[in-house]
Amino acid sequence: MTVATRYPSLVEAAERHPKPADVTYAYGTAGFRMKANLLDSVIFRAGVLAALRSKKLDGKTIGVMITASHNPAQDNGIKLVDPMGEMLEQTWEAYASQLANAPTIEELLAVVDRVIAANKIDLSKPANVVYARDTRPSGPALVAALADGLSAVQAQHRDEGILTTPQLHYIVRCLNTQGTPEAYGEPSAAGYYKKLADAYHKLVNGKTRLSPLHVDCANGVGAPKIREFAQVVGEAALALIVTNDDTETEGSLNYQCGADYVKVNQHGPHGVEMQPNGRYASLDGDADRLVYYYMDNDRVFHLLDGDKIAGLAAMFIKDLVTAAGLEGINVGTVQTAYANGSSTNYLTNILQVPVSCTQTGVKHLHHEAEKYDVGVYFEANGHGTVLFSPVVLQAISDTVSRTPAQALAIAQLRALTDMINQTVGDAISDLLLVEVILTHKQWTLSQWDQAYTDLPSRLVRVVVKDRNIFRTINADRQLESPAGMQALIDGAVAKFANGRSFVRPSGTEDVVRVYAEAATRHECDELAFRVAGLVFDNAGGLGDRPAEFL
Ligand code: 16G
Ligand code: MG
Repeated sequence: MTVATRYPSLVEAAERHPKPADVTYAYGTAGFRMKANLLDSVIFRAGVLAALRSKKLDGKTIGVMITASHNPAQDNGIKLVDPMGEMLEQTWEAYASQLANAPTIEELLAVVDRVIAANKIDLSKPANVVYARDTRPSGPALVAALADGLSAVQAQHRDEGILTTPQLHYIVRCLNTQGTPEAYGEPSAAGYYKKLADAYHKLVNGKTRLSPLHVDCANGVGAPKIREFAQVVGEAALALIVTNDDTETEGSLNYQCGADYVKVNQHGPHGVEMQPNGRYASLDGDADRLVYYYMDNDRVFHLLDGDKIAGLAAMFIKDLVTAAGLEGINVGTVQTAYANGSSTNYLTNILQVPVSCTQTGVKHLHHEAEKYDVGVYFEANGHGTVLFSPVVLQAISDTVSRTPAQALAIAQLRALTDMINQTVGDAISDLLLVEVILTHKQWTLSQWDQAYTDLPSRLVRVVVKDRNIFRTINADRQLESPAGMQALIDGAVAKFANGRSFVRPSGTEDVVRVYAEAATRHECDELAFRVAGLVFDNAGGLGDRPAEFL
């Protein structure tokens, strides 16, 4: 039976969401992401795909998140969430792109039938899908397109309204584990707040509270959600000052604020008057990234990015595992090539934890982190989490403690497994993790920052004719193509003390990214622009040659 005979209303519904003729879509590192006015057909079709994925998995609930994270307000995007709250399986990303690009309804139906055949999908199986969106003005119309797609193939679906991306991931996992030994929690925002708040209370119980934390919410969904959380956790336990919380003014989302802005520009967000020794953090537009920062007494800005968070978390958890007497449990970390060389050095040589390096993109880090008993993964941009394997969870519940100190460590580890979002990086959950550790240590941000000093680093974007000719190997650290390019990069790097540079095509923008670090700011910038120049000259650079020093 073809999909059209099974669901006669699908054709008519698809006609209401025609594909624009001259646009090519790609389900990239973070789903589909582009100008919102080009997304109607993509989102309708993603609804159909989500229903098929659910049928394929015996009616397990699939999640759909409508967001474009840290992109400007006029963009939007969509990504699918698999049953345990993880990113959509990679083979299905290709289906998503094929569906989105089918030029006509007939071809769309043909692609759907091919997906059904290739996966032996039984259309009589139920389909369950939940979805949510961030605060973008284009959200409601796109949600309507999604619902249209889901209804057209008779999926059961539920609108969870406005949520952060990690909250939706949480709810998906809760729904699919309810009533099983892996039950993850109450499938609602209220359940999420309660789970995190209870765990946080256990972890900071009896400790002196830190000074208030200013949280820049990028004028996005993090603002209302962290406020809701603050109500549940209570001011006595956690003092937050919420800033950049304007989700109403058009164009304010991510504009000169938010985690990405702060990380890229290495200064505080607009709308926040930084004071020496104040404590500051920024979320991104869908609240799955977090960075901290402060200003020292000389009013110099210092960033504590994902690498610093990874170092802090790995140190704390490693000590806790030792105190809990969990011999044989390995704590490992996962980074990408963007991790600052000093952080890798700190993890490897000071903390002495294993460090893996993967390609950029959350799903790569997540899967690598699953290989450790406790896997700490963070991208330098502030996206990350800590995964606890079933082996650790078992060890935590089986271990009989011999001393009160050991019992306390085990209780604290257990609370951490509840507080840290196990599905995906989560700015609210990560913020609690950092606050717990700083509370335990009674550290200022500057004390945390002492762990190591970042090497100066620099990112340069190069516009080229065709970025697809750039292919990386060795976890993005080297280029395999264009031929000969890597040798040129190596030649440039060799001239600099502590120099490191790599080039990769962006997965979210039509550019090639050049990263460089070196012993001094000047050398680092020089290396970055030398390599950017090599790319520009030898691989079809367009527009102005990247130049600052050369
Ligand atoms: C996306 C990825 C992020 C990655 C970034 C790289 C997810 C959920 N997000 O935002 O992990 O760091 O892309 O962007 O996977 P780029 O390819 O443009 O450099
Ligand atoms: Mg994000």
